[in-house]
Amino acid sequence: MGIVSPGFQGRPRSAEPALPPGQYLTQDFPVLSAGPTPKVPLDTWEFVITAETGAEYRWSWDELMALPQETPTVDIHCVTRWSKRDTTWQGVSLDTLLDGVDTGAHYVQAHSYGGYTTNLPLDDLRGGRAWVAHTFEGAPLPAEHGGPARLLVPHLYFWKSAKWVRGIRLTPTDEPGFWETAGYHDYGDPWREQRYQGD
Ligand SMILES: Nc1nc2c(c(=O)[nH]1)N[C@H]1C(S)=C(S)[C@@H](COP(=O)(O)O)O[C@H]1N2
Ligand SMILES: [Mo]
Repeated sequence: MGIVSPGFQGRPRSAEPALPPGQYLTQDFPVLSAGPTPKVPLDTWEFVITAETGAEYRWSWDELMALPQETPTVDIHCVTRWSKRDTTWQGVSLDTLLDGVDTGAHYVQAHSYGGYTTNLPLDDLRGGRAWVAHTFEGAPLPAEHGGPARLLVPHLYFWKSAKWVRGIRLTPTDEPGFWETAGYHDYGDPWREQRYQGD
């Protein structure tokens, strides 16, 4: 046995990847909702992509479940500074849903049952980085966390992950949503700490 630094215990630092700046880890799953939790029966649930031409692409619940499913394990980061590691979801990739959608638009506005909206660049929904998620840790996504289904876009602050998602509108220009209109950043990259407009 050679020299052991006093106080060195457990895993080396490099085994614990950094969190985005200004974030702390939580083991809980806090609920953050701007309004009441909508009740959305599965038999009337639908997800709609509306192109800038007005063309609509619709999926019922059964049609969504019949698409190829993915099970991403991701870290999530809320702008209120909590982060949660290794959350496991099941859902359909936006790559799958956007496949065959004819568009020249560069932005989307996601909209939810209950009226919430949030904006993202269309490219951020592509490349295996965004899902319509319906299952959390192996169980149906609880209503307070966005069930029946929510957007999951973990590389951006979690307000971009619209709960009770109903659809996305493809828009030629960037149209701020609920929190963005209230002063939150248009893009919301946690690694660049883009919390508020001007960050
Ligand atoms: N429809 C809807 N989606 C929403 C919100 C909301 O108020 N309504 N809050 C956002 C915010 S600020 C965060 S941090 C996450 C919280 O998700 P959770 O309640 O599952 O933790 O949902 C986001 N999606
Ligand atoms: Mo949030």
